[in-house]
Amino acid sequence: MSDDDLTLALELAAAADEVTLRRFRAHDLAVERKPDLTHVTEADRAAEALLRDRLAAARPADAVCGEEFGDTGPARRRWIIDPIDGTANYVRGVPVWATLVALEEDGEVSVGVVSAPALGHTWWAARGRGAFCDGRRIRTSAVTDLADAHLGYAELGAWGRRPGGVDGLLRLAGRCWRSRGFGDFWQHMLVAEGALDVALEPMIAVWDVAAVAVVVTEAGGRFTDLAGEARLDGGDAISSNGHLHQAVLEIVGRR
Ligand code: LIP
Repeated sequence: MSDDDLTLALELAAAADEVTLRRFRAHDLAVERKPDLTHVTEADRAAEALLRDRLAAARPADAVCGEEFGDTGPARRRWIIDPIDGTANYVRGVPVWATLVALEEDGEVSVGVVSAPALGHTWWAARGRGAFCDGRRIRTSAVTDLADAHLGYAELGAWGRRPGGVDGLLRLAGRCWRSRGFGDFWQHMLVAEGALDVALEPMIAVWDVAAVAVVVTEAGGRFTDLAGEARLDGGDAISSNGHLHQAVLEIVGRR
């Protein structure tokens, strides 16, 4: 990873913002359902196409993996992009959505940018260089006791479809100080900033978490799947300030 890669990732996210923000809350926004029944809009496709064009010009040897147009194949360096994370929010006019851009090198994410223009914030991190929000250094919280913990979670319906249903989540929420369903990329950025102490995702893909995970870990936190493995393709995720990670896994983790 070079400084140029971080600069490029920030430029790509800013370019996507121009496309997505222009169509946010447009009355004639074209929305479709994908085979998995999730939404895709013209803005998701236009933003990802733009990022792919820019990457083909700037980094022709690198692979690209994106939510809407797939993976261009194995390579030592791979850009992992989600043109709009939180498409369901975008479609309904909720301002919690973001473009996620990550660079993975030799299987490890080295750069992550999370740009949420409707919230007016951009978070980024580069491996070994810390995490930032709008240029300000951010750090995870120092909370060590579950009883003081602020818990974020996503999509109760997906929790209900997991083995054990929502019982584990409710047990955990009952042990924490407070719980709120912030969801999507935002809850993990709140963990990175120290506003939340733990955030849980019952169902995710690699593009939902690649950029997010490096921001959380560079802020001092921990990011794993619900089996406790530091992998991004496990299908679910937990981010935390690190102190509470094991205690949370013992209650809602996959064994
Ligand atoms: C969504 C994620 C969400 C997850 C959904 C979906 P999208 O991303 O933000 O956290 O629960 O399954 O993947 O599809 O809006 O990019």
